[in-house]
Amino acid sequence: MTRSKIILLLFAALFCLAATVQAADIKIGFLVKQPEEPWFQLEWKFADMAAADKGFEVIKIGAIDGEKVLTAIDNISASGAKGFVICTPDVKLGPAIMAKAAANSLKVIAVDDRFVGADGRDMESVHYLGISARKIGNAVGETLMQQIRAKGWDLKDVGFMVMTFDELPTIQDRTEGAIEKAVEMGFPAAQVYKAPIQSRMEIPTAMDAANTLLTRYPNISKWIVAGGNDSCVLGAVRALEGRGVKVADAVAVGINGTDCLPELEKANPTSFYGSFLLSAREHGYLTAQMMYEWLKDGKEPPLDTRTIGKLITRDTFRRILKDEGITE
Ligand code: FCA
Repeated sequence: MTRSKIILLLFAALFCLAATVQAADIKIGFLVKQPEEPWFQLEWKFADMAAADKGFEVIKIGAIDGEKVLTAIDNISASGAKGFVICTPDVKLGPAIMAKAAANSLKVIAVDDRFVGADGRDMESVHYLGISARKIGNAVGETLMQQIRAKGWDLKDVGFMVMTFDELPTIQDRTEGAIEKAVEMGFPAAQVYKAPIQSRMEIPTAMDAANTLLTRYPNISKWIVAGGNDSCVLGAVRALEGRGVKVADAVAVGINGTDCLPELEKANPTSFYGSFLLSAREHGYLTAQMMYEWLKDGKEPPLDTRTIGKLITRDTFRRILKDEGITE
């Protein structure tokens, strides 16, 4: 080998090394509003998988209120990150988050919950990946109606309890979608009862909301239940049990599919029939990868990406979760 060839090879090797170091140097933040929810833990898990595959670092921060979000943005910037993915604890923080990000020259991708501007409208200029909320809500409504038919219930005996949280547009779209489809399929609109959840969407807060509603309608003997996510629906199921409603007299369908696994694993069925499993892989892996490629190669992600859901029930959840890489 000639001397010049050796020098050329050495340069090539050095270039490769520099490129690797540069890639590993990329850090991104991943902030979530409810770090205790299995859904968000899975998003983090898949973001870490993207980081391991591509060679970057994810700084994971549970940011449960506005103050924590703004401090976290300063901290991730100080640690050398140049962008972050966030599921905000409050969509109205959108403008403040974007201002803070701009002050720190950070890129932003909103995941799950889309920012809302001062004018009350979606901030469409902020890159977003979320679920096709209305369609998934429609599928919940359809599943509930199919269950009513399968059970041969008389519609006049049935109440539709909808666990709402209208502060969050993606949740409002889900619950409105469920109502819309059920009514379209013949469910009487006058028998739809909304149970608004106060503060955060968690099992206890949902249970309180459901109990308030059940106190108002003690004579309804059969219930179908929809809600913004698994926790909302599980709270309603616990409230129905507390009121002595038999398992066979209620059907509930959740959304997320990740926060209801202990429920589906119970030896005896409850009235929680199933859930629409969302793609934690896309929400975690894809958003992290999008941010990485944006920072590394300047490849801007699409402004609006939507994901779908898939029904899981006691009979199917083990196989589907395994196929999706959620369980081993
Ligand atoms: C919202 C909900 C989560 C999950 C996510 C996709 O952030 O709070 O439980 O459903 O959308």
